[in-house]
Amino acid sequence: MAMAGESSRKNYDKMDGDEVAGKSQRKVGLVYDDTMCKHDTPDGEDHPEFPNRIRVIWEMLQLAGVSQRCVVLGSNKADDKHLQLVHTKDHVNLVRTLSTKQKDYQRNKIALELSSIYLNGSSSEAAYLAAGSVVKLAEKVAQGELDSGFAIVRPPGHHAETDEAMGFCLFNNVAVAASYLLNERPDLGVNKILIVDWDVHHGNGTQKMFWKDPRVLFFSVHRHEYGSFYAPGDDGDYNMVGEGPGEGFNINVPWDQGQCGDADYLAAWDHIFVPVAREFNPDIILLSAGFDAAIGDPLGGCRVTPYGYSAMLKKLMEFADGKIVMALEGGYNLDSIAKSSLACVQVLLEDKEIQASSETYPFESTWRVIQAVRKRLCAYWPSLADELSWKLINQKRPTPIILISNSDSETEDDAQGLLDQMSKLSIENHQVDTARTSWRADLAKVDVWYASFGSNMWKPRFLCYIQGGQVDGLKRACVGSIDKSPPKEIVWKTFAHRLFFGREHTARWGAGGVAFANPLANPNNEIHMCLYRITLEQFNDVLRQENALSVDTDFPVFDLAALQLTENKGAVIPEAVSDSWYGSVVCLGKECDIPILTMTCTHSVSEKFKSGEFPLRPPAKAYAYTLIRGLVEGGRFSEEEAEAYIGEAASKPL
Ligand code: Q9C
Ligand code: ZN
Repeated sequence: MAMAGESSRKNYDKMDGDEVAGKSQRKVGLVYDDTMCKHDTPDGEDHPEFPNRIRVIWEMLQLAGVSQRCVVLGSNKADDKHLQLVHTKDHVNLVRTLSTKQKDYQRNKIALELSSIYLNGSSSEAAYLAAGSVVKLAEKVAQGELDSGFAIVRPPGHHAETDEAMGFCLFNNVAVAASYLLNERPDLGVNKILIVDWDVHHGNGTQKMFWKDPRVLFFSVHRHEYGSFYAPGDDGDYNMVGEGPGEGFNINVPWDQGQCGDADYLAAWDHIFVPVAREFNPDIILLSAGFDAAIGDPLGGCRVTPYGYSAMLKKLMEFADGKIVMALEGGYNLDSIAKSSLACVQVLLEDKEIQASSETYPFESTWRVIQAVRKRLCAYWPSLADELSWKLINQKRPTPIILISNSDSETEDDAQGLLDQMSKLSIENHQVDTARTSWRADLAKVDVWYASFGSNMWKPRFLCYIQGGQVDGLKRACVGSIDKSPPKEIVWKTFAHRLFFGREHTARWGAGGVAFANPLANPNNEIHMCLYRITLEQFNDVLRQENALSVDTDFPVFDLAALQLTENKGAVIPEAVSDSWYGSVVCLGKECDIPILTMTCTHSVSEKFKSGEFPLRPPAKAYAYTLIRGLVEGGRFSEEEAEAYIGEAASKPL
């Protein structure tokens, strides 16, 4: 039998142990069936989740001579009974009957009412095969007939909820398999299952299905960005730890920026995942293996390499005697998913050694997220309790600059649009600016809360002031701050000040009123503010941009002395902006011992608005919409509440 050099050497090495040559080869199962390619968009439109995804993976495994060394299994149709372990009867019935003639006309309508779902006459069959194949593979691994395996299936599963298809997912393949092992096969002795979800999106469906179940530890690492990344909302937050008996058995690692790569993922592995897995000691691992965090993926915007995936998988092999069932989820760059899949199957086969080191460091935001997760979960997992050493978290790399936001959270679901957007991205390495004057270095060490009450309440809008760029409706692009790191935290708070609108026209927003906070507090008023935790250096750059000054400057507008003064006196009028509209910096108190600052007009200007010398003007429609959008997307207000609040502030006399 011809063998690749590496693996035959491996067998030879093992011969002096008690294993017989040939037997030491791990038995790895692969499931693939072309039938699952028949699920497609109904009218041939382009879509990122397209049939060839699984075909290219399969072809790559064959080309590399890897599938030949695996046990290839045919697909398997899921039983309704097993699907109903995690899905409602209605949902199963809906998916089952999708292909019938009488549904021909309803399919598009059904799909349109769901979030990011398309359906055709073969969707039902593919969904049954995807779920059933993962079940069958999991059964064989649990039984010991196989050591591990990879189900190359579509449609994907992890977004599918109990009663709802979404995010390209119809049945939750991995959840069905987990539930099958726990509830239908007590004979197999699987009592504890670890589900690892490294798809770039949060596995919201899986999380909900095992929310109260301590038999399943769900671990998901995903882009979250304060709920703006798909799936939208708070589900993927690290505070979502499970409930009742399942409390502590749900672990989310929510990135708050894109571009995360091997170093970030491996840091999450080393400092969260591996210690917890050791404590949990699973009987088997199911892996929601989406490859959309891979470098080159059009939706993910992350940078995990095939090496990164193999290193993560290798670390999983330490647990559950290496019983790992991989199921494909997302992944939309054909080349990336094929190479990543190959790297993973080679790990399952124990083909090659993986070096544990990686060449770069994690982002600063990665350490922040990892620390937050450890803190939130250490009550359940004592191995997370120690503080990470200063030396460790000081090893970080700067965030590269992206001029246009590439978050997959926009309203249109258009792959080409996303690809176009990606190709327009201008990514450079953020170089430590040697000309960066010392005031910047000093003020970068101090955090403040910048409290916004106008268009900056809309986070993408505010990010323009930090990262540069131009959101919808903004008439001129912003250059951004010199330090482009995103805010470290965002909180909402209400203060006893008054929101009002004045001014006829602005260069940034066109006609209509500009938002002001009355600099004086008044217990009869309420102003809702979005607080961004940024550095005092960044606050200077925001203040300068708000007042149409260049950020390229040798001196700070608002220095440490001014900060001290503002904290003591409540307000300060920095000289450089004293004649501008936002000429006053007001201190609204402290949050976590960090001063809360807002910028608004001076007291004398607000008096002129009061007397009528300066006209009040309600915001123009587009501007009002930006304000409402900020309030709604911040998650604190319904659209009606936000509208009422803006409407009242715009119409009441000052
Ligand atoms: N309408 C998986 O990777 N994007 N699903 C929607 C906003 C949906 C991804 C964009 C992404 C779903 C399995
Ligand atoms: Zn995904």
